Formats: sequence, C-alpha cells, structure tokens
Amino acid sequence: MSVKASGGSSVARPQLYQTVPVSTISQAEQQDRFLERGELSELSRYFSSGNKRLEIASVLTNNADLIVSRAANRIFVGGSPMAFLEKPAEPLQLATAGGMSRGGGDLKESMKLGTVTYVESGGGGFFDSFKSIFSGGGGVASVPAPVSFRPINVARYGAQNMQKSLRDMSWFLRYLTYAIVAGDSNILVVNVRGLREIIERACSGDATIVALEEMRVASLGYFKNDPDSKEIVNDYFTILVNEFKAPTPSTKLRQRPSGDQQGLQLPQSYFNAAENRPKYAMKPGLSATEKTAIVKAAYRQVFERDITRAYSQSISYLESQVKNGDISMKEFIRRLGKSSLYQKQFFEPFINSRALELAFRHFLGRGPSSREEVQTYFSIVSTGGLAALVDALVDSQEYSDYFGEETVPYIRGLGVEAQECRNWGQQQDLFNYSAPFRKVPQFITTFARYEQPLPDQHVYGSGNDPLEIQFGAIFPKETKNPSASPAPFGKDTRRILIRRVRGLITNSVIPAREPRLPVP
Ligand code: CYC
Repeated sequence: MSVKASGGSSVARPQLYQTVPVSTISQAEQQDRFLERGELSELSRYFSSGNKRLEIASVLTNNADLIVSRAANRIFVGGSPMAFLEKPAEPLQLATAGGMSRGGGDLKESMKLGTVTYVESGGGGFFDSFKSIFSGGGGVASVPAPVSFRPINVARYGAQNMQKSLRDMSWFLRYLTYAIVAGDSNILVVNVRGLREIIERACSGDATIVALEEMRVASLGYFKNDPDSKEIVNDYFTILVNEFKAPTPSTKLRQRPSGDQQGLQLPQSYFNAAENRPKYAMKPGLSATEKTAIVKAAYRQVFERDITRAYSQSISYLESQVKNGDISMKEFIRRLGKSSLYQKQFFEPFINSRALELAFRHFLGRGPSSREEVQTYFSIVSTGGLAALVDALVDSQEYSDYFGEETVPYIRGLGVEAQECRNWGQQQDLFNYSAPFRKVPQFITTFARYEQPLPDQHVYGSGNDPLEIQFGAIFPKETKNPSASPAPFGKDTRRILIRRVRGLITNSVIPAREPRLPVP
C-alpha cells in the first residue's frame, strides 16, 4: 500500500470560520450537555435577525461598486480609480432587497474613459448621503482623515497597485457581508488580522483605514431609516477596522523536549479560527459546582465520556480527594488511568500498540508523533503493562509543560498546536469519538511505511522496461530501489531474476519486505 499525500485521511479539513449555531453547538457538545437557556436565546436572537442579516448582505452586495467607488475616490487623486476594479465574470443574480439594478456596460466604459468618477445610484442611499452632507440634514458625512493621511496619486501608484487596492476594498466589503450572515466575526478576524503589515509594504496603512471608514459611512447610508440594521452594519465595520489596526500576531511555536519535533509553527489564524476549547484547571478556591465540572472534564478526557452519567459509576473516593485538594489533578488523572475501568475499556480489548495510541490521546491529548516515540513507549508497556505506560506519559516533561499539576489534559488538535504531516490522518481519526472502536494500530504502520525507499519512479513504469536499459536511468541509484516495495504484480521477482542474470545483485541485498510490527 502506498502512502497518500493526506497521510491517510481525506476528510480532515480546517474550518476557518464559525457561525453562531456552529460555535454554540460545538461548545455544548464538548461538554456533553444540552444547550443552556442563554445559548438558546442567543440562537433565537440570531435566527430572528436572519432575514434582516440577509437583507443587509443583499443591499451591500448590490451597492458594492458604489460603496467601493466612494472609498476609492476618497483616497485616490488624479485618475479614475474604479477603472481598476476587476469584476467577476458572472453577473450577480440576487433577489434584491434594495431592488435596484444598474446599467453595467456603459457605466464601466465611461469610468474607464475617466468621464465618470462618481456613480449615481438608482435609488439607494449613496447619493442621498452625499446630498445630506451638503444640506446638513443629519445624514452621514465623511469621517475626518488622520492628519498623516495623504491622498494617493493614481498615476504614480501604478496599475498593479491600483488593481490590488480596488480588489482589496471590495474584498473587505464582501467579507463583511459573510460575517454579517454568519452572525460571527471570526471570518473577519481570521482574514484581516495581520493584513496591515502586508498592505503597508505598498502604501500607508492610514489610507486603508480612511477607505474602510468611508465604506462604513457609505454603507450606513443605505439603512438610514432602519436603526437595527444600521447597528449591525456599524458593529461589523468596527470589528473590521479594529482587526485591521491590531498588530500582526505571532505564530505559535510548538514546544517539545526532543529536537526533531521542536518548533513547528502554527499560524495565528488557525488558532483564531479554531473551535474554542475551554480548559479546566482544579484550583482550591473554586465552588463545588465548578469543581464538579472540572472532574467531569477529566472523565471526558480519560474515558471519552462522562462516566458518572453514562454508567452511574463514579470513582467516588478519588473524586472527593481531588475536590478536597488531597491529590492534584495530575494524580487524579494518573489514578484514573490505572483504574480497573480504564483497564477494561481501553487496555484489555486492544493489542499493546493500539492501547498505546489511545493512551497518548487520553494522557497527552495527541497521537504518537514518530516511530522512535512509539518504540520507546512500546517497550515500556510491554514490560510494565498499563501502569507503567500511564506513569511514563503522566510523568513526561511534555505533560508537565502543557498541563502541570492542575490542568485537565485536553486534545491538542488543529488550532491548538501545529500538526505534523506524518501522522495527520491518524491523529484526526484518533480524536474522533469512534477511535476506541478501531482495534488495529494506525501510527506505527504509517511511520514504518515512511521509512521505505521511494517507490518505483521509472518514467514509463519499470514494468515496461524489464531490462532497465532502454530509457536511461534518470534517478540516482540510491533513490531508485523498486524491489524494496512489496511486489504488486509479481514483476519484482522477474526483475530480480533478470538482474541476477546480469550479475548486478546478490542475495544479500534483497531487502526485507515489510517492516516488522511489534507483536504484543
Ligand atoms: C496586497 N491585500 C494584499 C495582499 C492581501 C490583501 C492578502 C497580499 C497578497 C497580494 O499581493 O495579492 C488583502 N486578503 C486581503 C483582503 C482580504 C484577504 C482585503 C479579505 C479580508 O483575505 N489594500 C487596501 C487599500 C490599499 C491596498 C485600500 C492601500 C491604500 O485595502 C493595497 N493590497 C494593496 C496593495 C497590495 C495589497 C498595493 C500589494 C502589496 C505588495 O505587493 O507588497
């Protein structure tokens, strides 16, 4: 079997944004509970504002060019910026709430020619808002720009920069509509945080802020008579601007004691977008309810379910000890691991190498990350059984670095920590609730496969070139060792025979076929 680029999983994809329903449900699901009243009423507010949110998105979408145009005209001088706006090939067909359509072609032409700079709206708020500036009628006026702001000269700025600027402005607006529909600002946070630094390479960040503020004013102009919508639009623009102003976050480095696994980087956006996982730590001053919640979190981590509810079988003496502070959370976890319940659930039904993988999940919150690591812990469990394995994991440097004495171990998946490639699919599988239903070990076989030589890379397939002399050898000998992989159609046997005839190899270099698996 070959190793796939995905490392054995095609379905694990990072989700880079949240919506109100998704984030609420994922919180409740992580804690095995029904939605609470507060959450239900938040969802209810979200759903009842649904039509309004769609309407807002629709109005902003229909008027996107006008809004962008107004911002562009504010920050650029000496040309017609809108000529640089790239349009998608497909015209948008939306059920319009604002109900306006514009004559596209002619307008675009005139803008290109520079004859039209401002676009007149068919019935929206843009032009109105302009009028109101001059009439002083309580409408929306442009916000004053910062003193350091200088308008950008179109000719000097260059076509490419202009295109990017116009593109960016319409992207900002588009992402704003996504966030409004999702009811969650996550998609803005993930995409806008850190942009300032990139954009400032080309021009001042002040210009972007002026443009964003101008888009805010233009957008609000469409909702003059609708205070609720106005508030929603305004709130999301505030988030957008604040995220843009915020400093670029640094990537997170992974800490590991061993040199080869140290320093993998997790981009901050993955961290921001990750589902929010509460961490639980047992501290002396907490209330009884809080302590119970923490103990439950420990059960969920070690037994994958709340055992008090699922089996009415609490390990009550341990539970009261940890609640009283007689033993630390770390000790509690260790003893849960050595309990007969754990033994029955996660040790006895499995061969040692699978029990080891599950124990990694329960006590370190991750899957094994290298062949060496598996081998080390495999020999521990083979000689000392479950108790030794639990001790080794709980006493590891990594355990104390991440969880210390007080914190309940947690799953360190995507968004919590940088993930490795070599165990990617297996690790995603291991985090599934269904992991204990799988009896066969996954990691060790995968790591072993990685250590085989590269598979047959002959351009025409070496099966078509049995003597390997006609098409030339294009790979250095050491990377091309076709007979090292398991013979798919028996052609290896033929090749070995042929080679032997040619006196190229002897018996001694025919490598072992499969990596030897540890036998429990
Ligand atoms: C560049 N603007 C970029 C880049 C990104 C974005 C990722 C770097 C990649 C590239 O050059 O294409 C923007 N990415 C976004 C946005 C979203 C996203 C908006 C959605 C949230 O996912 N940009 C502005 C101003 C204007 C501007 C109006 C300056 C006044 O918003 C210009 N953006 C601008 C320029 C570059 C750029 C000139 C090229 C920078 C460079 O080449 O160094």
